Amino acid sequence: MSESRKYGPDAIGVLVMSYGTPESLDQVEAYYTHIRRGRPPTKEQLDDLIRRYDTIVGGFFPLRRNTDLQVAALQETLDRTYPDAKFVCYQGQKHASPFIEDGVRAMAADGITRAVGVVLAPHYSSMSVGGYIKRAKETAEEAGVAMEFVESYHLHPKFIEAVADRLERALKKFTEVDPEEVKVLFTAHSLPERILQMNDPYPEQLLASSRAAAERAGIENWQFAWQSAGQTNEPWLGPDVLEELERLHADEGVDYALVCPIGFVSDHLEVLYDLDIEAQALARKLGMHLERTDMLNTEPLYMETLADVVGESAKRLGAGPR
Ligand code: FEC
Repeated sequence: MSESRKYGPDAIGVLVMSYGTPESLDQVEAYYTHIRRGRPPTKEQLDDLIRRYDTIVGGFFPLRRNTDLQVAALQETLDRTYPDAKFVCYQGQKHASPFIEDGVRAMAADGITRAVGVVLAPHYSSMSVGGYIKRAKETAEEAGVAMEFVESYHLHPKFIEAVADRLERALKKFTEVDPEEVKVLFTAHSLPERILQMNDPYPEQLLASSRAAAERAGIENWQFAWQSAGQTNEPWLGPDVLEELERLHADEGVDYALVCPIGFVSDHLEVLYDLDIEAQALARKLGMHLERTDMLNTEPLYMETLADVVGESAKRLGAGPR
């Protein structure tokens, strides 16, 4: 082993991939341009995004810190779960540094030859997780790292249990009414409607995990809605959570709603702004009582879910836990 190579042949890299976030307001333009595949946003679009970040962050970007904490907690869970194996976590972000490619190259530079890739998003879409995997695969081939990937873990029993626990806890906040009267709205990031023609599993997986979590928490009064759709010319998956709240209130007399953003695992812009500020403002206007379930962040059951699926993938490499 050369001196610069940190690890021997037994080590298994774990590329933990996540969406990424700017680390300061002056990085928002580069970040937004990256999300738009190199097309800079208009001044109006940029100002709007800076305003949203400014509202939630006050100089502190929650997703950056939450991702660091999640990766550290996963490393600790892997070490504890598989004491005979040597897993080493690396970060790779979709839209910010360190990028996915940086993570793969860092593994190779440290002497890692086999690795597992996992995304901090439980549901597979060719436009989300599929894109992360494609980029990691291409760089891994160039760098000589053999990789296996976790595509989804949306029905893992520990993930479902963690979501169900949060649903039960949040329902207790509606002290003025029976829990059955609270409409539970599971949400996830919308995607362009054209994914339906591609037979993408994303909508089905989201419905399946919502159904499983609702069942486990004994909830019957629930439905699914999309959130945070992009401002483009093509149609996005609906119904949108804001429109659905208005409709439920007007047409069905719903006054109590609990949003469970099951498609996300961290506190970040799409939750802290789109739900806690935008949806709450709408609920106040309509006179509704709206709550949201807590995010998973470093929840041990979530970390154990990730450790489980990483361990399973490592077996496909002929490595890892026996
Ligand atoms: O807190 C933060 O700094 C980042 C929060 C954040 C997460 C996130 C997750 C997903 N997105 C998904 C799809 C799209 C598509 C577009 C798109 C655009 C944005 C913009 C921001 C943003 N997303 Fe995101 N997303 C987060 C943030 N996202 C900011 C740009 C401004 C805006 O639209 O609000 C449209 C791209 C385009 O214009 O071409 C599509 C999906 C997820 C969940 C899965 C995952 O985490 O990968 C899907 C967190």
